Amino acid sequence: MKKIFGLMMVVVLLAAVLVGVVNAAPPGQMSEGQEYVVQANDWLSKLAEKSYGDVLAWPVIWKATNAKSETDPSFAFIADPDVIEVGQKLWIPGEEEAAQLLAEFAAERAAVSPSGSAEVTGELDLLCVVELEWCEGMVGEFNKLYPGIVVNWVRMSSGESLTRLRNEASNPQFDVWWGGPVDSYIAAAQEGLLEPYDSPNAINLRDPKLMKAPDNTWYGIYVGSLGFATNTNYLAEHPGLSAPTSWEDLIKPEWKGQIMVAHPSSSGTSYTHLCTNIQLRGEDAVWDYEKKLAANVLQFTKSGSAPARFVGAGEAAVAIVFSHDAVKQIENGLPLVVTFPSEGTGYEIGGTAIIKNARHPDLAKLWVDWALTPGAQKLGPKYQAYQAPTVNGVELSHPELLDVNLIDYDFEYCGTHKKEFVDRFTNEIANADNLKK
Ligand code: S7P
Repeated sequence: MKKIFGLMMVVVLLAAVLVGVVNAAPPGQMSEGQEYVVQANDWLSKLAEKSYGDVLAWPVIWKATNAKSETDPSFAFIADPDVIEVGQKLWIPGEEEAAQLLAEFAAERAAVSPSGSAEVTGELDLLCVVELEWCEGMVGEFNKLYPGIVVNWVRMSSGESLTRLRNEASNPQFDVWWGGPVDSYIAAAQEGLLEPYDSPNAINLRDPKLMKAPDNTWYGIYVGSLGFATNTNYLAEHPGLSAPTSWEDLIKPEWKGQIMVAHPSSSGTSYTHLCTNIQLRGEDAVWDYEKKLAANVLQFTKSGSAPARFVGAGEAAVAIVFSHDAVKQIENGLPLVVTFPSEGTGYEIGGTAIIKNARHPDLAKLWVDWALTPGAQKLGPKYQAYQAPTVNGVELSHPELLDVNLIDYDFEYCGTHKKEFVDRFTNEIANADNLKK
C-alpha cells in the first residue's frame, strides 16, 4: 500500500512543487536541520515525506547530504539517489535550507532540458506502443526540435513489440522503444534486450525509485490506472443494471457476452488486468476467476484500447481498459462512463528504453532525454493522451484517474513472470487465434 500512498501524494502535492515550495515542517522540529541514520526500508522520498510532508522534496536530502560529505566524511556521499544503505548518515535540512536547495534543484533541471538543434542529423527507428495519434504527434514534436533527424516509426501493442524485439535480438531494427507498461520492459531487460543509459534528465523524475530501472535500462514516462468503461445507452436500456464497481461484478451472469478486453499475449493493458488479479487473488485462485471472466467476454481484442471504442459503439456493454483511454473516447463523443473496482485496481507506468545494439544509439539517447522533460510530457493532452506525467513541472490533466483505490502493483514481479502468466492464460483460459482488430 506504500506505493499507492506515494502516488496519491504525487497528485496532491504536485502544485506545491511547481512553485518550488517545501511544505513547512512541524514548528520547532526542523528549523535547524538534523542528522539521520538510514534504517531498513528507508528511501529518500519516504524521508522527505516524513520531514517535509512532501515526497517530491527528496532532492533536498540528497543534495544536502552530499554537500555535507565534502567537509565531513562521516556523512554519506549518495551517487544514485535511488540507492541508500542502512547505516548511512544523512543530513535533513531545516525548512529554510530545504527551500533554497529545492529552488537550486529546479534550476538544474531546467538547465538539462534539451533545446534541440537543427545540426543533429541522421535516422532514428522508433518502436511506438501508445495510441497511433500520440505516436504520430510526438514524432512531429521531436522533429520541431530536431528537424534533421528522420524518425521511422511503427506502432505495435506491447506484447507484439516485445516479441518483435526478441525475434530481432541478433539484428535489432529499432533504436528506441516508447510507451507501453513497464512490465514488458522489465521482461525485456531480464532477457538482455535493453541498453542501460544514464540519462541526465532522470533528475526530473518525481519518484526515481518507482519510475526508473535501478540499472537505467528503462525510464517511466507516464502513469495510468486500469478501469471499466460502460456503455451508458446499454445501462439506460437495462434499468436494473448499473456500471460494474468490482472485479466480482464482471463475472455475474448479467454481463454474459457483454465484456470486452484485450488478450494479454498481445496487449500490455490486458496483461495489467491479468497481473492485477493475480496480485489480488493469488497465483492459484486467479485462474478460476479468469475462466469465469472469459465466459462473459464477447471477444478478446488485439489492442488494449480497442474495447473502449467497440463498447462505445455498442458492440458490448463493458470494456476493461486504461481509464485514460476511456476518457479519450468520451471526449470523442462515445456514450461511456468510467468506474473502478472497489477491491483495488492496477496501474501502469509507461516506459521508454534504448534497444541493445541499436544502430543509432546517440539519437536514441536524444529521444529518451527529451521524453524525460516537462516540455515533452506536457504534450500528451494535445494528442488526447491523458496519462499522468512522471516528471516534475507538468500538471496532471486528469488527477481523478489516480485518485482511486490502486493496488501496490509489483512491476518487478509482473515483469519477471510475464511469459509464464501469459502462456498459462493462453493455454488454459483463451487462445489468441481469433483476436478482434
Ligand atoms: O496510449 C494508450 C495506452 O493505453 O497504450 C499503451 C498500451 O499498452 C498499448 O496498447 P496495448 O494494450 O495494446 O499493448 C498504454 O501504455 C497506454 O497508456
